[in-house]
Amino acid sequence: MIHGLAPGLAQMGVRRSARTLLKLNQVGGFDCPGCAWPEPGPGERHHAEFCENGAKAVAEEATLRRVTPEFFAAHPVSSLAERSDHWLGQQGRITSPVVLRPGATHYSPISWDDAFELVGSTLRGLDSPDRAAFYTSGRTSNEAAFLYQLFARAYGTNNLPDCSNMCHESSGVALTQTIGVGKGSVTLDDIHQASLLVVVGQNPGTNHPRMLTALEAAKRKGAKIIAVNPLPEAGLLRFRNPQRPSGVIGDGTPLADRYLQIRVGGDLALFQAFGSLLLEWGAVDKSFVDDHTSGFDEYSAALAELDWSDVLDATGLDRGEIVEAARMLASSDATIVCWAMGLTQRRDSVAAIREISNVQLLRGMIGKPGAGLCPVRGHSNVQGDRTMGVWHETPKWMPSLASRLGFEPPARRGYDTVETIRAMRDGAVRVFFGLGGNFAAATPDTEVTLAALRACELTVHVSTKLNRSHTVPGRTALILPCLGRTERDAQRSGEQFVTVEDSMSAVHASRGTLPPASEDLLSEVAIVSRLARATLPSSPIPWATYEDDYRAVREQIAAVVPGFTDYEARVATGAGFTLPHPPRDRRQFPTPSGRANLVVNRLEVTRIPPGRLLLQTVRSHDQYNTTIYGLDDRYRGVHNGRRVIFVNPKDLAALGVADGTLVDIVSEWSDGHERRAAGFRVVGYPSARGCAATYFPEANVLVPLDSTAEGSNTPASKSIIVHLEPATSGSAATAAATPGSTPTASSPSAPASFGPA
Ligand SMILES: Nc1nc2c(c(=O)[nH]1)N[C@H]1C(S)=C(S)[C@@H](COP(=O)(O)OP(=O)(O)OC[C@H]3O[C@@H](n4cnc5c(=O)[nH]c(N)nc54)[C@H](O)[C@@H]3O)O[C@H]1N2
Ligand SMILES: Nc1nc2c(c(=O)[nH]1)N[C@H]1C(S)=C(S)[C@@H](COP(=O)(O)OP(=O)(O)OC[C@H]3O[C@@H](n4cnc5c(=O)[nH]c(N)nc54)[C@H](O)[C@@H]3O)O[C@H]1N2
Ligand SMILES: [Mo]
Repeated sequence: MIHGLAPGLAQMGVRRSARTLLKLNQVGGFDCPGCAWPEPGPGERHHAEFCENGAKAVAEEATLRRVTPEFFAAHPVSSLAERSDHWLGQQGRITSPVVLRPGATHYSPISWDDAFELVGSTLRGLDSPDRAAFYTSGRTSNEAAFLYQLFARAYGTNNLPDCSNMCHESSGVALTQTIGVGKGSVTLDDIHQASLLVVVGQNPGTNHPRMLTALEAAKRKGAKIIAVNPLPEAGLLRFRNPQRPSGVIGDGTPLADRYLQIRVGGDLALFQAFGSLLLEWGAVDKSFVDDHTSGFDEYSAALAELDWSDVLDATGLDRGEIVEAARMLASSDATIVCWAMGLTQRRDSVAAIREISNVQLLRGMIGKPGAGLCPVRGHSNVQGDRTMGVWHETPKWMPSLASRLGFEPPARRGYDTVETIRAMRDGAVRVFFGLGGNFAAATPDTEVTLAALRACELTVHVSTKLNRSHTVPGRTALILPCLGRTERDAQRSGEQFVTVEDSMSAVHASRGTLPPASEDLLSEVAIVSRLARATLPSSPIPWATYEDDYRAVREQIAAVVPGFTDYEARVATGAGFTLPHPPRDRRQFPTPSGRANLVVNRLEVTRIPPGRLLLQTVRSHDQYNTTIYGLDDRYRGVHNGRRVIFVNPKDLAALGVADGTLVDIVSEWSDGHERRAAGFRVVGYPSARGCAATYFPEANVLVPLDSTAEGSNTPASKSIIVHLEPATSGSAATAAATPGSTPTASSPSAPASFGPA
């Protein structure tokens, strides 16, 4: 039995678990709320097309535990604020809307009508629509996302920050500049057909487990895999298919044929080195470069000047390793580069991704089978939400939507996530509305963010479960509980389904099958529709029709969003459809010049001052972003605790810190303000030299709000300069008194050897 079923059985009941899990990612069932990795075609799906962590995500939503009005009566907000994220999430599904009135100590029940009237009248009372911000997390369906952005714009603002701003924004910005489309250019078939897969800055064993199945299939057909990562992550470096009953990741053979243990932030240098070697060897697809790209001369001139000592400093690799990997690129006729958060959350992220694109363009690895660029998205519909117009800028199709529906779209560019925090801090945004997610915990500079939320006049969270954000109320706060994706959604016209888009632009239906967690829940579509009616009573937009029948929403989407012609027919039956992607489909590049751009990027080596470490924040195997399933990280050998910092044993020796010591982590930033995360246990771990790792969201307090990626404004939560201090006595005492704060680390499974298989 796979590990994932254990929590399911505990929280969902045995028959219900089996029934629910068999519907996961099947035609006619619901889309896994876990990650955005695509499902195989209908004929090729396994009976159980889910993974351990998908099972956990479902169990988390399908839990039988409930957070009722009695629960809120028994727990003042002040005591909820002291609970851990894990505890909050474990309390179960929220059953009815609640409000925290000014000065009140407890949330208390409120009717849906009164709740919408409260939000509507507050929004109508603001002196400008730009005083409100509408956040979205990437689990929201296409239908809800489309209505939500329509509402925000009809109300008058582009303030639509989303989780993408903290996630793959850097990928979207970079790819729009290089290939003209901010989305990946491969399909699942391409992965299966590749002869070389380069997996950069990603931990699929934990975060996209079904990707390992695809990598394994490619490998069986002879593909080679290169992993580029400061941490020797379990799924890539040791693998057995966790979907097979007997298999757990343990001592199987490594999936990766070559492992480049890069220093945090070394990727831009690495891909420049690859580019320069490919040029030197003449391993360039000349006809592709001539026919489809611009910028080759500048690019090759810049790389002729590449300083190899900078490359070696930035990457921490030796030249031989880089040359060997470059030879694999040079001899592959079908290469895919995949990446995730290890690339997107640093100052030079956009440039580093452009550099990946440069190498793929040089080799003509786009728009042909088995080749391409593959940013692996996180949330199951984060890509779809953007397609639906959830964006702080203005989608191209907005004028057409506005003229169809008779509203004036706002002209001012909206706030992204970081700008929203600043605006709340400075009083420029007074109302925060969150459609899903956990803004308080997911965002950087925790203390600043919490104060910013508390400064709001009104905070509203549409949520399935309790989380940190509910404990940081504005002067008035609302929690609006909604249906989850696993649940049946019945509206006036009958049972509804919603649609989602995966990481490879495939759109398909998702239909919940479980009875709702409470009779008092509304769907996200219904919530947005009623919010709109309460706020814009004379709006000509047919909000009630949308709520009654989601086909009316899809009809509207089909009319304005490119690629959605015949939407209803194409999702109502079977597997759905894949959105057009001109570079992938026809080697057409919708850039201003009509060509893909090779871009020159400046290499800046991050030099870590003596006595300091470069800290990145990662996910454990037992969490979904800010939702903490449990306190273990099995693949990294950590048990019963999350307040750990992984440091290379040689760095520990150099710093004079013993393995197991309790420390405070202090980050250093130019504003001179001290940011401290107190009470972390040091774990000697084979991370790249100078590079430490700890878990998100506990470490978000260390990420300065102003430390973001150039061009995408994504918080740089993967490169924080820190030093360690002996734990302050207070933090040591708290640590001793808090359950789960004395983590144990069994000797982490350092893979014995790497290299060509
Ligand atoms: N079970 C589960 N599944 C999830 C999630 C979850 O929390 N739990 N979250 C979902 C979401 S929203 C997302 S965005 C994805 C995230 O999926 P991932 O990107 O895999 O998530 P992280 O844990 O942030 O891992 C980042 C990886 O990048 C590496 N890395 C860090 N810095 C660098 C660097 O400078 N260079 C290189 N080459 N590598 C680096 C880290 O060592 C780590 O392996 O997963 C999605 N799926
Ligand atoms: N330091 C650091 N910070 C990071 C990251 C990092 O790697 N390091 N990663 C960033 C990334 S990639 C991301 S995507 C963000 C994630 O940011 P968010 O998307 O804001 O956070 P989540 O933890 O995914 O949100 C979990 C909450 O969503 C609600 N929820 C779950 N299902 C549903 C649903 O169906 N409907 C509704 N309405 N609500 C639901 C539940 O109440 C749950 O508590 O965090 C970012 N923050
Ligand atoms: Mo994400």
